[in-house]
Amino acid sequence: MSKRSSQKKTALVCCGGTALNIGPVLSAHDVDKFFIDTSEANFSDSIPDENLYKIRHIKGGGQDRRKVYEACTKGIASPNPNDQDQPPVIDDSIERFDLTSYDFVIVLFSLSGASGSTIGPLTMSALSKAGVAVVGVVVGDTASATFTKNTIGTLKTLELNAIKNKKPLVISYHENQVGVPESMVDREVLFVLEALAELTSQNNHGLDTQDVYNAVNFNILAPVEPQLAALSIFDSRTEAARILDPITVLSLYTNREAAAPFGDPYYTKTGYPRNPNPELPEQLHFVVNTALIEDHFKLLDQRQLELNRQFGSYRPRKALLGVDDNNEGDFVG
Ligand SMILES: Nc1nc2c(ncn2[C@@H]2O[C@H](COP(=O)(O)OP(=O)(O)OP(=O)(O)O)[C@@H](O)[C@H]2O)c(=O)[nH]1
Ligand SMILES: [Mg+2]
Repeated sequence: MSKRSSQKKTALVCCGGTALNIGPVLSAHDVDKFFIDTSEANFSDSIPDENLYKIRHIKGGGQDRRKVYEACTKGIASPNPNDQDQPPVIDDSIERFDLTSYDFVIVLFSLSGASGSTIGPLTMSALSKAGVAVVGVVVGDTASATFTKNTIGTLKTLELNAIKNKKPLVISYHENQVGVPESMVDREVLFVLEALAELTSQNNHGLDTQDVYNAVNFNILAPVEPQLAALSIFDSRTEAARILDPITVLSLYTNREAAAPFGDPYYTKTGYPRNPNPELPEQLHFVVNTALIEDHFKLLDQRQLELNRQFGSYRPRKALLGVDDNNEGDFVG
């Protein structure tokens, strides 16, 4: 589908706790920010009410993705099964925030909780089907067995949606790991958000909305099956050229003299910011490939095996008494 021109440029949709923490910090003023969650735990004064969508009848997912999925798709989180009070959540939030009128939507969520990791993929999939250029900025976590399991499940959900919709889904992947401060991961994520805001500012000489749309929907020009793909962003050509099997490369240079093609992508385009963000490097390269997704899955599977092995060696403790041993109701003398 070819992208129609609209007046709205870039939206950031923050889904779940992690995104509600990081999203408000983004300073790019060209980006409209929206927030969706099942819980009020991560609400803050910096989020205006009109940009906030609270899913009703559920107070957080507590890392149970299935529960949030059912609340989002079947509305069964309502105490009354006939309750029509909560319309289909994803369509409703997309309509409320008029997200299909944006030329580019960034969806930010963690992969390891329940709310963001369910709302995020559903939102990405719906927008991609509606013909909007969409990119996910996602935070996995390998610090616990449940986080790792959820991270793998959410990535597989994204892959499934890409295949079912016959439209690629592109994510920039980040990871909370044992020993790494979350604030470091947050800074990485904020850099990516700033860089995407610059790419989609519609103020880059030589690079337009359709170039961005085709880079994300790479199967339009490249002979690659629609699937889950990785977006990596670099400030140096040498680094960017290390990415295996690049499909699309978009580059921004503040200095036209410095521009030069690199790698062997199927599709590449260069732009020159008219009003460069001084906080960003002089060159930025946005590389989309699929090999990196395979690497993420491999490492996550290894980590899950490692954690399962550790749990396997835990000594199971048998309860000291059976229910029948206690003849005095709920009291042991
Ligand atoms: N980098 C980073 N990670 C965070 C932050 N807050 C939570 N996390 C991580 O995100 C994961 C939990 O996901 P959240 O985003 O809080 O969960 P949620 O989407 O609100 O889902 P539920 O609360 O389970 O319904 C865990 O791996 C946390 O370590 C944050 O501000 N920054
Ligand atoms: Mg939460």
